[in-house]
Amino acid sequence: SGPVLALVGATGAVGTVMIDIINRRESVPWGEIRLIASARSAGKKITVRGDELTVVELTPEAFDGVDVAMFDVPDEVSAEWAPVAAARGAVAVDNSGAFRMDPEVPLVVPEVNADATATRPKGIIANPNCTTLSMMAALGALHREFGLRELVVASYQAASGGGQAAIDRLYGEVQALAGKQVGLRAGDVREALEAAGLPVSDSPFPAPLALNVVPWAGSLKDDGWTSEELKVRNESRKILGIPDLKVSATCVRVPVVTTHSLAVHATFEREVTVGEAHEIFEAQPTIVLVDDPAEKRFPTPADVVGEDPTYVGRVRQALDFPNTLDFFVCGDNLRKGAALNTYEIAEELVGRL
Ligand code: 11C
Repeated sequence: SGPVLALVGATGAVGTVMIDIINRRESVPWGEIRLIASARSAGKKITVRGDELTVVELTPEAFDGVDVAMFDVPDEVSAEWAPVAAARGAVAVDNSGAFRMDPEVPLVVPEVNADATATRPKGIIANPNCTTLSMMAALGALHREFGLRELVVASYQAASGGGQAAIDRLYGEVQALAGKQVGLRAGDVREALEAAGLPVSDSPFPAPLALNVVPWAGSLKDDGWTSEELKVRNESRKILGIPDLKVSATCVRVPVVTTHSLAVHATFEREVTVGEAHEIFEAQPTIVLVDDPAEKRFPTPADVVGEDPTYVGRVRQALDFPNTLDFFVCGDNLRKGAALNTYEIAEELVGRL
């Protein structure tokens, strides 16, 4: 016996990582795990903790008896179906952007604001955007001690934030450019991709990603900001409980398959030394500190991908900005950035159903 957990979107990119996370847990509190997906994937068999489960079709009845329903599906699917799950008595934990800024929906990172799961008037809890999430464990820990006041970040986002098509595009570009002496003249990377049958007009990215960086993620919003940059601002404020937090973000896509990185410039109410910050990071079970500049030891996405914790390094006291730290974080955008945090919220709910 035990509560019933449903996973909606079981066969998608994040859903697949979710099943891996569930399979690797030492123990789970669930009496039953139910896999739900679109009609196209219904009937598929997936092994979860040694049991072969059959994926069932997304219908209202699929939520009968479910206590917690995790959603790893596009915004419009969550917008329609999370309320259906809630109406059938489940708590919906939603990884899409559909409900994050709804004042009646808590936006949760368990190591920062687990108690927010207790109040859920709509029966829905939202999981943050992976870019915001990648720095929340570190910022939450510092904020508790020193009071965060201002946040300036630049992201270095992996292709997989854009889904499987974006991963395939990056691999395709890398393959098309392999061995070519390009990147020496403006436009030659675009031309080489076009010659290989990969025009940028067909790409999920608005410029070549291989051998390049692309200062764009999400869609265009007012005054030149992207949706991703505004999510970083709005979601950071909500998770940390600082409605007037000053935030400025520039979101950039880099030719990395999985694991988002951020350069963080954070200003606090009082002075924070590197030693104090190190102590705080080292005390957090979900943070790994890799910060030895003399040995050139710092986190990089290639060394962090597939890992659950947030990795932090390059911690410095800003020379010209009082009470300000600069540091670099890396977090697997499909694990803590998506599936893992959603699953941690689901487990957090077990004692609060
Ligand atoms: C990206 N962070 O890297 C985005 C993907 O709001 O859940 C996740 C979008 C979201 O492209």
